[in-house]
Amino acid sequence: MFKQLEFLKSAYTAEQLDKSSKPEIIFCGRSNVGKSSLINTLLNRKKFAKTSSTPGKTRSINYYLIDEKYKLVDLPGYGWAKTSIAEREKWAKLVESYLRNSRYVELAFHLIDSRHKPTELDDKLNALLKASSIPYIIILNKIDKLNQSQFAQAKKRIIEHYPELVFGENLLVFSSITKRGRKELMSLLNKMFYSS
Ligand SMILES: Nc1nc2c(ncn2[C@@H]2O[C@H](COP(=O)(O)OP(=O)(O)OP(=O)(O)O)[C@@H](O)[C@H]2O)c(=O)[nH]1
Ligand SMILES: [Mg+2]
Repeated sequence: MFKQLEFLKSAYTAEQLDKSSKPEIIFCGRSNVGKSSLINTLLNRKKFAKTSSTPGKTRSINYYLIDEKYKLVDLPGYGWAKTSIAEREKWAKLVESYLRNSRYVELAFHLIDSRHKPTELDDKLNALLKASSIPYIIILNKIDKLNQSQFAQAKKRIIEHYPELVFGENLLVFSSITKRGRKELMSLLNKMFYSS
């Protein structure tokens, strides 16, 4: 597992989307929520997927080919207030076009910051995943920032917001600092791509 990691390409426009027919696992969510960090933590690499303390770092759809079997896809974060409206619209259009034409997407991880309640943009993304019939798992991220009672509260809040969520099934938790949740993601990918 994770023996061969290869950066495939970045797509800045709908025309540049990768057309190779390998299954895709996508990571989406608000800017700065920790998508690229999660990919690095998962793969045990420091700087494979680009991260930054400046939100809006990932400006393209980035494809990583894993073990020549499947792709991890890092989507640009949406909702960063400081980018221009034109730029934000460009990203939104790219992500929407990608999701709507997602022939190879098998699963989406939608990351949400465990400290905050889901925003309108999260609802929009959730609706888009449902409309595109993409199976999704919500990941409450950065849980290293919470104490026990805040953690319990965050879990309760997200399930109230998205009642379809079942903790341990389509609701997982993660921290790139403590690596909590990494084992669960590994076992999921293991079942999907390495079990035969
Ligand atoms: N405490 C904590 N910080 C994290 C965690 N994951 C990411 N961060 C920090 O959050 C910031 C953003 O992380 P990125 O991985 O670049 O976020 P992103 O979702 O890829 O952001 P965009 O590319 O802008 O969409 C960085 O400063 C990370 O160090 C986590 O699990 N815990
Ligand atoms: Mg990123």
